[in-house]
Amino acid sequence: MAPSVATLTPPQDVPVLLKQNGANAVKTSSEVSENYEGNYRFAPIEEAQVSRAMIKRYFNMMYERAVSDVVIIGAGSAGLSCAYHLAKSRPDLTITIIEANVAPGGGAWLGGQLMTPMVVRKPADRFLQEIGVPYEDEGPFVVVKHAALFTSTVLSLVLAMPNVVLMNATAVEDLIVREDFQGRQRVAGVVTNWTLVALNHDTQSCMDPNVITAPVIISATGHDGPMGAFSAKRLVSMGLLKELGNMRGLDMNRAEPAIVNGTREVAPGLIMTGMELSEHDGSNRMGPTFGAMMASGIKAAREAIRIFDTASIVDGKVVG
Ligand code: 48N
Repeated sequence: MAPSVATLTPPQDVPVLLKQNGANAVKTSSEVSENYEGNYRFAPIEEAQVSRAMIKRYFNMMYERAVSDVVIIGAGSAGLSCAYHLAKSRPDLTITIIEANVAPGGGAWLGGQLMTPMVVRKPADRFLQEIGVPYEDEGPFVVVKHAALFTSTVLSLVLAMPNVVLMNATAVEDLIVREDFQGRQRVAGVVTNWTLVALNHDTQSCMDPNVITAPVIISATGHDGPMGAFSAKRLVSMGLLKELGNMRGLDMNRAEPAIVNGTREVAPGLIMTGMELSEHDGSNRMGPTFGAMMASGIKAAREAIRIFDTASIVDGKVVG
């Protein structure tokens, strides 16, 4: 049996943690050296320091964001464009993004049929200019040389914003709905679980979820994948929407303006954006052109700002 940690004599470069005046003064016995000739040396570390660095930050963030101003479900092109515009326009709002995949970005890492260039129809190229993504101008549309150049740029800008947190590998598996001051059923938060748990409720007995409340929820769950159109489908199953509109066939010229112009608060407290809206409304799909996702995300952000500018919100609840 391995000896207990207490009896292990630390190897030479393990830091000796000295407590001085309550602070941990780390006395290291090794030099840090960025040497690429075979003598690269890191500052030494205790494994527990790594664990505690993550735990302290992640669970503090979860504690703080148990009540958020805005929850965005889905970090695809619509959700990220929305988060960028909202966080930039309203740095006073706490914005919490919940993304089921380990990797945020949704379908925007590629163009169509796994090809890498991303087509964006004007005037959505203005968003690319705003976030500094270069492109080739083809007249009525522009082409970003690799979709990941757009997605990684908008993702990095969003993550750098102080009022935004992203919980990826985390799924929204239900909505919080309660009666509001007008007696209407209002979406007032999300029910979350680790995605791997959410996908395995059939294999284990009940693994209860967590909750995040917020006066505004923005659903950008797309139309594809294991959880596509999540909120639209949940609105139907909870009786807040009579039936799904079901996405229509591909028509680029009809689909893109329909998604942007249709972006709205589809139920009290719930704004819907991006391709999820095609399932909710029954609008056409546009295929591998992404300008509508960006513009719909921006419109969703403006809809959220409208709510914050017009409603009276006390302790995270809409009261007037
Ligand atoms: O990229 P998507 O799927 O969705 P959008 O609306 O941001 O962009 C859609 C776009 O990629 C297209 O589909 C293009 C334009 N094609 C159109 C066409 O005609 O084919 O991103 C949605 C994100 C994904 O990352 C999902 O993992 C995530 O939402 N998600 C969720 N995250 C948390 N909880 C959930 N329940 C959930 N459901 C989906």
